[in-house]
Amino acid sequence: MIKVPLTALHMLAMSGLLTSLVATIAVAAEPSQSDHPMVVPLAADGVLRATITLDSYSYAPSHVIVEAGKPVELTLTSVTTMIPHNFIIKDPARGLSIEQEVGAGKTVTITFTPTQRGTFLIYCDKRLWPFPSHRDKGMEGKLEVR
Ligand SMILES: [Cu+2]
Repeated sequence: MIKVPLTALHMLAMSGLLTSLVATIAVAAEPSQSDHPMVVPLAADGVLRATITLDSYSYAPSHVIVEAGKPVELTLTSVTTMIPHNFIIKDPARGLSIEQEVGAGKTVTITFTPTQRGTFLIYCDKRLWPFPSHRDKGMEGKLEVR
């Protein structure tokens, strides 16, 4: 009679252990705080300004939140020494078409004004054949327009 609850408890403890182990690995694998959404601050001149760091193979932050109808200025800074990246948002149906090259170690600034609310995918389509694209290696992010 006591065996069943013990087994159940044991399984519960095991699954809890596994869950925390998985959570620990997930946190350790995260290169930075890139998964935390960043609300892009509004500067005194009315422009939403932020810096996004490009590395192999990530954007940090990878999730930025802006407001519809306000100009956005993103400074894209590459911290790689050899590998070029780019910053693409291809959603012409919703008014955003951005394709910006960011050479190794370079910094470029882009400006745009999103007009439609929603979430837009950001990705790098660079690829050294026959290897997977940077996007396939996880170089993705999102622009959330509120
Ligand atoms: Cu890339």
